[in-house]
Amino acid sequence: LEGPQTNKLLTLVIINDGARVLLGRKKRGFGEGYYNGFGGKVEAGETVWQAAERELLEEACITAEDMKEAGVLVFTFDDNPQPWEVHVFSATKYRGEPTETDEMAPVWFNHAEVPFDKMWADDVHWYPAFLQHKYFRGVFGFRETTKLTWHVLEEGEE
Ligand code: 6OG
Repeated sequence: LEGPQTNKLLTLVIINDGARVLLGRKKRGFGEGYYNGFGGKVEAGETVWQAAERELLEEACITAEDMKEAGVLVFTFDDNPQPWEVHVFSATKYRGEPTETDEMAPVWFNHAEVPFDKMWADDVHWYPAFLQHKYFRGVFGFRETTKLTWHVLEEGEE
């Protein structure tokens, strides 16, 4: 028997120094050339927080010092029965120096210059809440993996 259909859990960490965000340019594989925060799949035996810290260290070589939950995104796909649930975290302080890895090259962007044309299609919808420190919950429907067809977004208090 199959177990209950649960969401696949992922993490996304965005460093925000107040004027700029630190994103990674993906160097290989799916989404090559595109920008995103740092993150990945939550592994067995790991909490969402532990996964967020681990992926940030693996992909950007830094450790966040004041990580906070910023929001949660659920992605549904017409070509994948399992929704993805991405827990988004923010931090303003970190230890270490953002360093290019095999997977990602770190780049700072001013808040007004976030490259949405080279990011996942959902990002333009929730970054405004993220940058205003409002907790957000979004559900996004994708067709053929990357085409955004609908979404619902709720924003909370600052
Ligand atoms: P790996 O599967 O490579 O981790 N991610 C998304 N981020 C945004 N902004 N929009 C999406 O739209 C995303 N789908 C996945 C979660 C994938 C990384 O990419 C994020 C993870 O940080 C569908 O390990």
